[in-house]
Amino acid sequence: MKLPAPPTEKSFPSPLHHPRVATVIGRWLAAAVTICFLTGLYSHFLQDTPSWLPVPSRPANLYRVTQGLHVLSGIVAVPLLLAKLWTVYPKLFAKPPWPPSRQALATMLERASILVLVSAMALELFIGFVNTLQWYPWPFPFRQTHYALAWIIVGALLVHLAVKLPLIRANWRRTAETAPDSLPPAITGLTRRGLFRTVAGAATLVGIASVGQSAPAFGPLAVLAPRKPNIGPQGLPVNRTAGAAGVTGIDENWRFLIMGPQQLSYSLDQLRALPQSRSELPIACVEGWSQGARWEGIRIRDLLELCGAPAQSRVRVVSMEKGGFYATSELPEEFAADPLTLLALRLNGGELALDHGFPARIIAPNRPGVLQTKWVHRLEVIT
Ligand SMILES: Nc1nc2c(c(=O)[nH]1)N[C@H]1C(S)=C(S)[C@@H](COP(=O)(O)O)O[C@H]1N2
Ligand SMILES: [Mo]
Repeated sequence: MKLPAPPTEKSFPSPLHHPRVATVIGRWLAAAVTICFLTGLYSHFLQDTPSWLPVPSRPANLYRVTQGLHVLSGIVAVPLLLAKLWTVYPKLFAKPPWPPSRQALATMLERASILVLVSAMALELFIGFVNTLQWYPWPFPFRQTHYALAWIIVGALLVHLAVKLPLIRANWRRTAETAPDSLPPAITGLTRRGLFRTVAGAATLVGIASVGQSAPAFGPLAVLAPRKPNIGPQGLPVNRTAGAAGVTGIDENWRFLIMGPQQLSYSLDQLRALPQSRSELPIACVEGWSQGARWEGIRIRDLLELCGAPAQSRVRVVSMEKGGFYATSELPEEFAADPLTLLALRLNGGELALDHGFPARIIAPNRPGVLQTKWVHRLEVIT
């Protein structure tokens, strides 16, 4: 019995595999990737600020928007990437670059760069999505890995775009009307336009199903969002409960310490007796959900003044939580001096719930949720 010949690139004549389709879907994917990359860089630098980079504490809601966009564009990129891969998969059956020649070498290098691009991107989107589900099943540190992969993707993507530039140019504006003979005719079934609508529809659908975790208007539709922004004690979700963090509350000997030019020590009642301020600020979690809330407490700049430190001081925030990535954080000068930044004692009209950081937590504008340290018992002025 004779085996059928293996497929070649020519075995897939559908116009849905035409470079025009790859160009159109590629443009959408490129837009999602660009938004995701830039907002990701911003988030990374807020958490790991190089000394040369000034990060402003305003607009107060900026991080809520950028991180919402980061997770949204990442999720939307998934159906776009799948569609892009489907469009170009007949390339897998293209002639192997053989026998060896300069041309074959170039083809091999190009294919290797695409392998890097596709695998890095699939891994990046997968670990990012799993992270929004608060699942960290790997032994490597998530953020550093996610960040390194992002640069690998950008590098491989620039190579890919450079190689494909002539093809992209030729197909940028090409339509059946402007160049009827240059596109193979639709055979049966799905047309190109039908495919574009399907892919755009799928991307919109997953977007709408998840954007509600940071945009309250879409809350009820957010079936892909692991956390509803308004569900939790005091109308605010909890990422890590006091129980999970090993924090049990306080006894009557509890003291709040400020270590600056002067060392100060307060009981909870003494903290409550200090001048209180209000801030409307969101918790904007790196995992994509965010929710605004009303906070009351003592301005950090007032505490700095009380201990004789300049308002523009860097402050280390220390939690009662032992160990863990989030047990300490640092307030850069601008954040410590911002009048919205509080040592919060109250949330949405009531005393802080233990899961929200009782007796005291940090809340600052334009700051990733991971840095809004809960169960704070010490501030150290960094000199
Ligand atoms: N000490 C401490 N503070 C913490 C955390 C933590 O695990 N430990 N989690 C952070 C994260 S990831 C977020 S999103 C916010 C959530 O605050 P909430 O639980 O009050 O909504 O708290 C932050 N503060
Ligand atoms: Mo978070």
